[in-house]
Amino acid sequence: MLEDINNYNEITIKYEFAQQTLITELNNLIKEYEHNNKSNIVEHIKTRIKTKESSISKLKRKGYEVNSENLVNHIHDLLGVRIVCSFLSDVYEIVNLIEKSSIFKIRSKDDFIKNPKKSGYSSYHINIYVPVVINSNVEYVEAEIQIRTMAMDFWASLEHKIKYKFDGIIPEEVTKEIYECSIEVKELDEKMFKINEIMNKYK
Ligand code: 0O2
Repeated sequence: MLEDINNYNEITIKYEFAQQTLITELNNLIKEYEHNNKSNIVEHIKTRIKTKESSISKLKRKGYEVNSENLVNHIHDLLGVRIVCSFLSDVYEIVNLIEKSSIFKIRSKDDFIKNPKKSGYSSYHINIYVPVVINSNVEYVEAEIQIRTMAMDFWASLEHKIKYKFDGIIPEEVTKEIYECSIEVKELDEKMFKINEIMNKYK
């Protein structure tokens, strides 16, 4: 059987519309917060539509047959946004802003900062529905927002490069070393957060 999704571009058009709404609303929420609180909470924002190749390999990894129905129903991060912040507290400020948005509908929340994954991965994930108007009808498109600090982003990017999509068996010593790095990253984030709190008292 040929494992392909021939109408991938047709499916993702909706996600491209949703991407624009999502980024505009996020920028508005963040700008308003930063204006009211006179502080910058976001280092950078990245967004992407998952490539066809990456979606197909994720469907296979999750044990689903490769077809457009499974793509829409089981790939929850076809549209993804990553918000990278300075401090731990900023992550939760952003979560609050997203929850208060009148545009997004929240589908699920996963706090991998309080409960990191076995790998050591930590980030806050919010899956939302973004409204798009198609042929005068409002449809809701799913998106995943990952919110993390710069330190978590540094760890996740390098871990991803080293092992996340590695096909073979990862040597145990590598898994252990990477996990230990995640503990150091966590400690660093907590230290930086405390330093920032002290500085805020002097302001
Ligand atoms: P890529 O290439 O980054 O897009 P579920 O929502 O439970 O049905 P899913 O989508 O696997 O299943 O959920 P989850 O756990 O929210 O993971 C989604 C994304 O989080 C991943 O997307 C990664 O971006 C990131 N992630 C999760 N676990 C790890 C990890 O251990 N290390 C790193 N570096 N990133 C992780 P993709 O499509 O798997 O990868």
